[in-house]
Amino acid sequence: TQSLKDAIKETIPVKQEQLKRIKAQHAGTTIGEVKVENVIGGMRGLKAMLWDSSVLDPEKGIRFHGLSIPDCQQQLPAAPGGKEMIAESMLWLLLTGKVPSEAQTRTLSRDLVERGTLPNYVEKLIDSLPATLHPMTQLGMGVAALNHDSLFQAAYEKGIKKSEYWEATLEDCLNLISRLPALAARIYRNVYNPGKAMESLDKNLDLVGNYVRLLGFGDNHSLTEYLRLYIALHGDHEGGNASAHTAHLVGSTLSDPYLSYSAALFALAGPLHGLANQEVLRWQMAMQTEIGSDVTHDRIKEYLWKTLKSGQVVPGYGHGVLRNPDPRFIALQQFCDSKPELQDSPIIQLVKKTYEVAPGVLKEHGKTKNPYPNVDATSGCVLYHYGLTQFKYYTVIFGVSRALGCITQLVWARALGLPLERPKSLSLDAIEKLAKSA
Ligand code: NMX
Ligand code: MLT
Repeated sequence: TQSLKDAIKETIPVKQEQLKRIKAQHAGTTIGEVKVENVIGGMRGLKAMLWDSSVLDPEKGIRFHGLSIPDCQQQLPAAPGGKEMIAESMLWLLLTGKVPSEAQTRTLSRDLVERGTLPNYVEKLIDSLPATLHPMTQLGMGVAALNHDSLFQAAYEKGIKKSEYWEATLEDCLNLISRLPALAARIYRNVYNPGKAMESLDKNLDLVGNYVRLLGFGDNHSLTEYLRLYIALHGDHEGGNASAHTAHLVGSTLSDPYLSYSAALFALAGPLHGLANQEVLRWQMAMQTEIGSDVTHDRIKEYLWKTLKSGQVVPGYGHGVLRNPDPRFIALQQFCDSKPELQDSPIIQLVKKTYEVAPGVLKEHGKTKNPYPNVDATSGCVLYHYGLTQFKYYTVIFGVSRALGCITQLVWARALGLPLERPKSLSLDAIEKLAKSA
């Protein structure tokens, strides 16, 4: 069977040819306009980035190389004994544009686990940090420190040719993904279970199977399957989201994948982006405490209005691009619906009931362009049910996942020889002058 590297190698000339054709035939073609609102409004809607692995449709949601979430659930190989797609099969799809075979998926799992031991100096660094330091800060620091062993950086110093950049980048990327479970689990152990012995990697398990084991949840099959789905689903969300965009920008300076992804993690750590899943749980728990056992639609509405009137956002609702319920939210809800023990969970019931009324309240409030839930509206609450109750850790799990998309793009940016990203900025005076003369 074809290896991952060969599958990428086979596609590189095809994509390079396509890029060359686009440049030759359309470099000067206008495909959109720039309005003042784009420049002062967080670049919302501006078509300004190349990102090949996934595209986000405002109505239908994410497509990974054209495949919807249900397509992926049907076509991407699961782990032995599991049903959910796994990180490795999603990574293969993102990197190559093709659905991997079962054998290719297993080989990739084995390759990753063999690379997955954390270097001793990173263990020491993480162990030296105070348990009060946010787990996301620790994750970003650990990932940045892994650049000590960057093959890309070493090869660049030796003066490799531009056409060879992608190979060293791919090696770094696979090493990075493979080490994330050990790094993320060590942070969890240090912060929440200090002194507890950690399991070692099991060569027969997939990336997420090992992550769950290292976290100390043993072989909890239901949690492992949930996290397999979660991590595959959160892997990529086109290029403009804050973490992916950051990885791309930093990578465009030829900074290595570890530094690029570490920067992305610090973007993910903001409450308007990945940290929202921590915030959702905090908010739903506060709602539960206030409402008590009388969980009616009217009481939830009251709580929603209280949040909005106090000037806060409703976490887990709204989106920069989506204008419908997030299909990732739907997929996670369907996972819950398929498990009787999850249907009975009070926190999962509360998420469901909130979803029944929140879009109506947000529409009446009239500010958000998208009154529907995003993926964060449910993801953390399911973890809570499984006993992973430490909210501050939730974005770390998102961070283990988002590497799939960010590193895919780093490999392709090198294979396509994409340039340094450097958009034009304008001062307020310049915007006004340009607008008046337009
Ligand atoms: N609750 C209350 N107000 C909201 C919400 C919400 N959930 N979403 C947007 N608004 C407000 C927003 O603050 C803005 O107000 P103002 O004009 O006073 O600045 C107005 O509605 C228009 O915002 P939009 O254009 O609809 O949203 P935008 O594209 O700027 O921002 C989010 C998108 C996701 C940042 C925003 O919807 C939000 O803050 N949601 C809550 C936090 C969240 O769930 N983030 C997770 C996103 C997914 N992820 O994983 O990254
Ligand atoms: C994401 O997964 O990155 C979020 O939904 C935010 C986004 O796409 O802008």
